[in-house]
Amino acid sequence: MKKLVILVLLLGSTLLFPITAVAVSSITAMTASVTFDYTADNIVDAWYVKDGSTVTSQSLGDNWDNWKLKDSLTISLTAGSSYDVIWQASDDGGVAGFLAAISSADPISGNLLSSTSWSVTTETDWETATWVPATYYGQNNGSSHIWTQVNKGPITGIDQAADWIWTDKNETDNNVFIKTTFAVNSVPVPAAFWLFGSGLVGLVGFRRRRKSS
Ligand SMILES: [Ca+2]
Ligand SMILES: [Ca+2]
Repeated sequence: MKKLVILVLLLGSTLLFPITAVAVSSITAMTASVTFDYTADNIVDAWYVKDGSTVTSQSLGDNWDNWKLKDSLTISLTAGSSYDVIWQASDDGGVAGFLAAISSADPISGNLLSSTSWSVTTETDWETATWVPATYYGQNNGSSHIWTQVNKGPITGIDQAADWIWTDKNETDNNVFIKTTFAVNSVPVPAAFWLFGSGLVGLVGFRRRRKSS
């Protein structure tokens, strides 16, 4: 009987407080988990995420010096903000290349796969550098370039449609920075959550009134 009363109260208070639900349904989640999958031929030396004027240095994974294996890091970023991500990469012989994908279960937008829409520079200070468009050297799932041939297939765990990129001189430019910009968009919270929440608020209010009477 008690359970039934609570259920009725919950449903009833939800109906009694529809304005609460409407008012808060546009509130959005504050953070999103964004995953970065990347590798460089040959070495990822460092990488950074920049939010406005705040730069955070990200940790390197175990495969920073192995171009055949990706590294992956998931970090929590603030919804509603735009971010630059900057990798520092170097070559230790032959051709150089860089491959990356940015992904999230939450809505993000931008140039999320490495491509000629990304920027590169050979200047030593990326914060003051002049950036130029990256040069394309083949898609991760392409068959005619050196990486797929030597690796006997695409790099595992990085989007097949990501492009190998570098400067326009990938046999002689051995130290580069690579950059792209993306946005973490607002994440709508399901309206049902707020309906339930407003129901609880109504229930608490009812119980308080009962106690005081
Ligand atoms: Ca690697
Ligand atoms: Ca190389």
